[in-house]
Amino acid sequence: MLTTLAISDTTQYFINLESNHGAHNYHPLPVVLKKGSGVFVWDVDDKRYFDFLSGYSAVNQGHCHPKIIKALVEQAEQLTLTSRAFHSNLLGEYEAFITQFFGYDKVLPMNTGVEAVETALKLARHWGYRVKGIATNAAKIIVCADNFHGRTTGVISFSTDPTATKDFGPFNLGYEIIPFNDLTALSIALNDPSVCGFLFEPIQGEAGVVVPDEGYYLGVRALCDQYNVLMMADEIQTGLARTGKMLACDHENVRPDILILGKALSGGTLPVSAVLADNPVMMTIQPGEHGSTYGGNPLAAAVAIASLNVLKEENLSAHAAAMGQLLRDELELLQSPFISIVRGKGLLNAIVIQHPNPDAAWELCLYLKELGLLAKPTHGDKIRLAPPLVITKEQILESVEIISKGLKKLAV
Ligand code: IF1
Repeated sequence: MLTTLAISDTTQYFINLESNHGAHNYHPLPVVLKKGSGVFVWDVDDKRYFDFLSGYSAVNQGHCHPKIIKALVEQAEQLTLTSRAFHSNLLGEYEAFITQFFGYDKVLPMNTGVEAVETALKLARHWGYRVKGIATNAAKIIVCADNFHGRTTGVISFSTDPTATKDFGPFNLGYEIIPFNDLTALSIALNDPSVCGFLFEPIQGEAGVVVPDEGYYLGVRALCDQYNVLMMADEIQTGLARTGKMLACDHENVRPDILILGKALSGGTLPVSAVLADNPVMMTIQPGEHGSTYGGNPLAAAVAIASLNVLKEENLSAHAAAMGQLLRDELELLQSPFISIVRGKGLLNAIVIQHPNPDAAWELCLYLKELGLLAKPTHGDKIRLAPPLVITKEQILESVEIISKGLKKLAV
């Protein structure tokens, strides 16, 4: 078994540049990309790969989708940023479009995913104090163990991952952690008048694509209603057709009180995130209480409209559902002794690797890279398989063939 496969001088050059001049806060696969189109990316040696990460689900529409790039370029030539000190002709149009698209009264536009999560937390607290009547500074938000909601000091305050938190304290107060997929624990936690919100990922991504039991979203909805607590769905990764529905909560026809979106809202072109809610929640925010320089900028607005239109026009939810089922079925058929579990929904999937070598998942990803497919291990033994949603049936079959070959190399 090889630990490192040969890499070209060109590739090494770019890797060294990053290593010498950039912070070492990531450990990427040794591949240097320079181009993308649809499900494919190309490296600096012009080798082509299937992209099975899709920028952590930001590139649902496929790399450099022509309609999204057109919207980006055309708007870039007109006006890119006004700040929220002034109005723009795109912001209102975008706000009307996205609120109608998802069926909420209002949207609050931000940039990165974690900013949208922070926004949702602030909104929930505002609602808790100003509507629910919680005593000043007593508001509590319930979250799940093994969550991933981003990396600000606020959000890591309720992370249970030691890598995310160690030596980054002190942390914020006001969070209680319960197990994911546990309605009994939720009902106990919500039975406290100072709770204003329950924040969760409909499918836990970083935890290794953990899908809750059927009925979980309905159960969460019912408990949040019962205890007058805001149901806050972080659909940054699960939303926008990734799991085979426009939103993962749509699998159970459940509507969260606060919907958090990011990633594919811009089809992988620039950071665009959004928080959607109805007036009783959103109108608790007054001018000056929250915002951001770039949030709601006209470039982002144009790109987000195009990105959502592509999801709908190309029927990517239904396509993701079908391709995901095919992918999981074909992976099961491999009957590989090195795969202990295939799991996921739509095109948000993971395999869990079982192998005497604890680095087997990383090695498999190196083999897959050699064979023309890019995927990244998480938590040692899990590999996320999440290609752009535009992947075709033939491309799924070709990819599974590559994965099969890679798995066989693990046996050597
Ligand atoms: C990194 C994971 C994916 C997210 C959910 C908020 C955010 C994310 C559910 C924050 C971000 C990313 C960020 C990336 C790794 C990645 C990830 F492995 F950590 F879990 F996608 F699966 N809520 N997820 O998944 O969004 O501020 O980054 O725009 O390296 O941090 P952001």
